[in-house]
Amino acid sequence: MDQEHPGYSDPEYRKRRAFISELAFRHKQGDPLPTVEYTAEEVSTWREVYQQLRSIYPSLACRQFMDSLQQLEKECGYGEDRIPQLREVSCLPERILKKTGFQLRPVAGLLSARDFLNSLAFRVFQCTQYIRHSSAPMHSPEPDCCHELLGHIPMLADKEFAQFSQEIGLASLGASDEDIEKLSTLYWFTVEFGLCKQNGTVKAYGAGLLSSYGELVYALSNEPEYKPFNPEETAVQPYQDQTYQPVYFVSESFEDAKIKMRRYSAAIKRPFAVRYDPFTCSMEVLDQP
Ligand code: HBI
Ligand code: FE
Repeated sequence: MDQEHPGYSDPEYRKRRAFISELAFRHKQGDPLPTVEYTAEEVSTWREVYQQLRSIYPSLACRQFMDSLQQLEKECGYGEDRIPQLREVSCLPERILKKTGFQLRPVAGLLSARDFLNSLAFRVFQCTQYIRHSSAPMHSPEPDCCHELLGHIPMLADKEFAQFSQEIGLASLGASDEDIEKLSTLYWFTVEFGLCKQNGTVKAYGAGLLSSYGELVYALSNEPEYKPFNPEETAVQPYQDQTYQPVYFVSESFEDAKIKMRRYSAAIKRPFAVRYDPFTCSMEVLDQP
């Protein structure tokens, strides 16, 4: 946590973060996902975030997001009164991620771009479980459970979007550091801050937008610049992680974005090729053909 973090000088918050991090560090593949008993203060932060965002989703979020959110509210315990558990969306029989086979793993915070992207190749999405500091409910400098549960989970339940996300992951396997940087930028402008056309209007599908009231409204106002999504161009666009983006990329559809990503990925030169061995559950490095 750096000095700018809203929880930096709150010892209670830091203790809580350390406790939740420990749950993630101790988790082993195959273990049930940890359940966090959220405190009344944490639930109250969630409520504020949920109420604010929920009121603007119908006019600004894409159709796929709204469909999933409605199902999550009906079947998976989503609502303003409690923070859903990761296992409710990813492990229980009524889990929404059954639709796409995405699995969740608990993480304590930011991973390297390579680790994070590589896991998408296996349809594994790494999720934080702590919540942002109560003094700044409308903004978090890092991913938190509001970002994962409201931004990412509903989208990961959509088939085309899940394929698109996995496509970025597959492209990252065995990629050079330079290409990882580009894929990370592509991820940023799509999965985090992407917009798409829908019935002649532009809607949001990026998780960074769908979990930030301020930027969601801004992104769909007439202030920022829009460019058509095109991997070659998007991959080298400088981005902002301190303030709102000056430019957003608009996809025609997830199908179209997926096809473009696939073409982009095929052109990446890899120093080595890898293959997943399901028997040893490990990656094998292959000789170049
Ligand atoms: N780690 N836990 C976590 N969550 C993210 O969203 C994330 C990350 N590490 C890197 C990262 N995102 C970005 O570099 C993406 O552009 C890949
Ligand atoms: Fe994210």
